[in-house]
Amino acid sequence: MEIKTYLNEQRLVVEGALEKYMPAAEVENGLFSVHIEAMRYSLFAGGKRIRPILCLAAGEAVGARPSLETDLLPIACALECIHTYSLIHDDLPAMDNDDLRRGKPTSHKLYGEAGAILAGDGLLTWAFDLLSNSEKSKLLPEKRLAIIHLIARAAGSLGMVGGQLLDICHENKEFPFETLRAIHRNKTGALITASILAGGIAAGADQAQREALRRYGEQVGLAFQIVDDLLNATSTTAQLGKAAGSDACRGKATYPGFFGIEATRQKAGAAVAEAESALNIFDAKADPLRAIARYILTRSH
Ligand code: GRG
Repeated sequence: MEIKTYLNEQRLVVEGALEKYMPAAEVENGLFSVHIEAMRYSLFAGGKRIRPILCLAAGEAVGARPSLETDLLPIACALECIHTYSLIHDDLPAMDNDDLRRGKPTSHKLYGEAGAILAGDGLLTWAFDLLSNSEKSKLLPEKRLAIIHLIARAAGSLGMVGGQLLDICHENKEFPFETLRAIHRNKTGALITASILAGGIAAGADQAQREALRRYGEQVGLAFQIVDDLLNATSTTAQLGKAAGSDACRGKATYPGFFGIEATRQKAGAAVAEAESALNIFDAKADPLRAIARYILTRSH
């Protein structure tokens, strides 16, 4: 399997499902149309869809059948809604104050700050609407609840939100490497790990499989963030579609800041190797997960 083909095919599957599950602009006779347009603007701005694809691939590793795949899709889409909300809010003037994301103006540049805040709020809330909607998927209530709890925990104060706050509070400050690990683990790693575990749980993973997927998720999340740090330090704005070199400008501590570029590359490679070894209990159905881990090392944006 060629990983780029796989990622492309899965991205289209996710995008088709997002089209299907997002509210239509004409809800309430079009009264909310600008708000829905703002949500859709960021949701369809060209993201890689890594979190939903990881969710689907984890389901595949556990042996999801085609009928179950349709139950995985609302979860995959909910994860992308949460991720997109986090990017919209991260770009706001009160946070990173970025004008460009994925090569396009950020949400607040087009819809104003209130419009962008509400687009993010709408996406976050829509994610839980999707996850809890028993008309969209046929998951057993117990599984559904476990997945909702897992994702809520990962996205909230003890996960991504907490990590974002830690990150902001430590700008322009010196701190130990352990703090950087905590920032990354929460800001980036928590939602990635939850995406993988949610796919596994939906597909019926047993305890050993869940533990293996959790270990894989933690290492893939770490590799993803290390590569993000590397790209921020070494790429151009045109290559990234967002401000390059912004970490250094904002006084953010990063892996290259602690270890230099070469040692950082090695650490990303080591995390990917760890991620692959966590999958030893799975057969060839986990090959997409293995290939995604390796792909993360080579991504260019
Ligand atoms: C505002 C609660 C809140 C959280 C923001 C996601 C985030 C937390 C901040 C964005 C800044 C950043 C570099 C986060 C690390 C995670 C990361 C690499 C996000 C970008 O994810 P990709 O590469 O983005 O999957 P695409 O554009 O492909 O969707």
